[in-house]
Amino acid sequence: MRLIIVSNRLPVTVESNKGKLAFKQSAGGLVQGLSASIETIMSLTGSKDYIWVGWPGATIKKDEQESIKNELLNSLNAYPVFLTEEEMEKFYLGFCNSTIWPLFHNISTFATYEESDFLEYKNVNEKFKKTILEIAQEEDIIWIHDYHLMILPKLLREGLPKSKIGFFLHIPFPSFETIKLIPKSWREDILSGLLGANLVGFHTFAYQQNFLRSVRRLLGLEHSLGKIFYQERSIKTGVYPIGIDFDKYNLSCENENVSKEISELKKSTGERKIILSIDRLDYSKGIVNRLKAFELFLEKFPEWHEKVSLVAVVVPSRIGVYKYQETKNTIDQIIGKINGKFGNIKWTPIIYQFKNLPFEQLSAVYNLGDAILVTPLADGMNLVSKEYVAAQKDYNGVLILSECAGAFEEMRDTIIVNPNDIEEIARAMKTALEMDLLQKEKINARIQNYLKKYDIKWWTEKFMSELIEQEEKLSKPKFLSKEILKKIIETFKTSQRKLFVLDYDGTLTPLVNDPKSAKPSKKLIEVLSKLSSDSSNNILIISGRDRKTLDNWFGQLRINLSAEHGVYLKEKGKRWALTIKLNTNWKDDIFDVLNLYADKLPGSFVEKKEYSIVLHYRNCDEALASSIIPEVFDVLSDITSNTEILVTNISKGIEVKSMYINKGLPVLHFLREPFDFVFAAGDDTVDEEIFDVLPEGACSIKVGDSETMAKYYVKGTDDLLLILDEFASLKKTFFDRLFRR
Ligand code: GDG
Repeated sequence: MRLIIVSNRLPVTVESNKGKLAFKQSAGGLVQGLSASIETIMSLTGSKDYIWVGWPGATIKKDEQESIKNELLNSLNAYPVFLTEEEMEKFYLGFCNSTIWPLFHNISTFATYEESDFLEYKNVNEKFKKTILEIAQEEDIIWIHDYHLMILPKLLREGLPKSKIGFFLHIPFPSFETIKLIPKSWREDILSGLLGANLVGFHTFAYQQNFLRSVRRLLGLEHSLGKIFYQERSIKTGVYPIGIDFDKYNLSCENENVSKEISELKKSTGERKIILSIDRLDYSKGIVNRLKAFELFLEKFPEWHEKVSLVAVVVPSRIGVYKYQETKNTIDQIIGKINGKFGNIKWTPIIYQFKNLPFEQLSAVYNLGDAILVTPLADGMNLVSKEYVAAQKDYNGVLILSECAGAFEEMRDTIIVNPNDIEEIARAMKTALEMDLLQKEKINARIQNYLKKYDIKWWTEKFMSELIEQEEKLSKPKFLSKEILKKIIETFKTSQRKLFVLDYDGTLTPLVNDPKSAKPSKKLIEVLSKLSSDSSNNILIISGRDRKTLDNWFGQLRINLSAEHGVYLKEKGKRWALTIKLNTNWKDDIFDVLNLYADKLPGSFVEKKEYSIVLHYRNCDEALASSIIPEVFDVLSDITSNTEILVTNISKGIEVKSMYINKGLPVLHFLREPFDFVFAAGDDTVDEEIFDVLPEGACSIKVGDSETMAKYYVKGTDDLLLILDEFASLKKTFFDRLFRR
């Protein structure tokens, strides 16, 4: 078994130097994070080997590709996906960074929507698939990273149906409203693409919820505890906030080269306080606002002139995208303006570096900074903020953090600012510079403990173990074969007290368009009456129907009835009684909401029962229903949260009822008495409540073969009726009777 890591960029970049090709480590949060934990992942998954698949950072000529491939594979465990410049242009600069990046960072006004960019995105995802299939085997574990490859899980699933495929999104997942801005077929490709994975991971609960909501609203798929059921598979979603290699940063001041860098830097900064600003060049990082805030800080607090400098490191990135060039120009201009306005021969307010610093220098800067401004407008996580706090061995630095970074969720006890509130950021700088050591110690010690526990190892182990454990197979029932039925009948014959628990619609009678017309057939009444004529057979029909309907249809039989999904129970020979006391003061409000939707959906209607309300849409136009129903479900789930009301999808309907209503209640009432044969049948998701309370040896049957807790399934209501008829027609032999006595 092998571990295959897939990301847009390989951890190494191929560079051509005077005609000779060389390999250089790539920069970036993802590469940093993953490289540190390869060993951990391998030992956890039991993988003997690993391969990293991705673009090698440069366009490689056709005649060089084979040799580069071999060298990368043999010496660096890397397997390249070769892309042409045109492909990179439309895929990387186009769809990835001019459509997805701004949208997913909630800066939708920067997004462009070019059909040809999206087609290239699909094409490149296909290329990744092809390349991976050259090396992957079914038992390999595949971990795909980030927004460049969101269609890849689905594409790979087609080629490797049984492989474990994990996907992690490093950037935010935006709200459903933002996803809706993406043209329909593109967003469907993206959402269903991600669902090709077994596990889809996010940094925060908010991103996970946004994803689940988009899947509900745009694909009409529900989830249960974050698991989505799609195309006969179960896909888990989870939250795994990425951590850092804590010791690497915490112990960096003990590193000789870092100490040297620190002394060098101290020579030039002297007694001056240092505020840091370190990011990739990106408009989402909020660099421009931060600079404006520094300007305001100098205006408002002149006592700090000459006593503080802002060290601004901007790492070049995506220069080919217009918005990035524009951001770079704005940054250059503002820095020039501030330095001109406030600076003098002795003091440069902003020390600006547009480059990627080597690790030693970066660590030295982290060590030296009295405060750092991490103020993105949106950021999946933000590792710089974590690395900076980890590097404060003496607890001396202060993190000023945007509430719009994923890292905010974990470090709220530091100074928090809104990235658009220039005034607040300016004040935060003063607070940070004047904070006493005790206060700094308290904050940094708490955060450092946290970062130590939830480090990069924790992240990879958590994601990987959940990927390995994730069982995508649904628990499918077995087909009820003749042989199995024979055995069940044998048990039936030798049993003395027997209980039959039966759902009605879809189980004893086929589902029909008009629920009122689903009267029991003559044959059904005949079978039930025959079965109940033997007093050792106890029949309990549990239906969603009301009492009156059940009385009309079955009142003449000697059987037990339960109406409204278990709310009422009428034992044979007795009167109707409530199984539970319920509150109904929510019904009018929900009824109004459902009616509003029913009026927009021709053919649908609202059924108001005593303890529940159902919106039926069996007779509606399918396309219209598939656009409206997910919204109804979403809205109802939202307005009923924190109440005892439960919203559930039933067959072609949405049911709203108290969560205390449960079809298992009347079953449990009967099971207080001993039975040596228990038989139950149902077809709908609510019937799982019956299967859930059955004793170990019970025979449970689902009508239809979808996922269920039932042991067996039959294809249709006719088959079930035949089985019941079989039970009803069994003539007791002389020996049976003798045995019973
Ligand atoms: C994406 C998401 C998410 C920075 N400057 C230098 C340098 N760096 C290193 C830092 C850090 C990494 O780059 C930047 O990581 P971030 O998390 O801050 O940002 P993105 O690159 O945008 O990363 C982000 C991340 O993925 C992980 O999931 O947190 O939200 O956007 O490790 O140390 N490294 C060196 N010199 C520099 O000048 N050597």
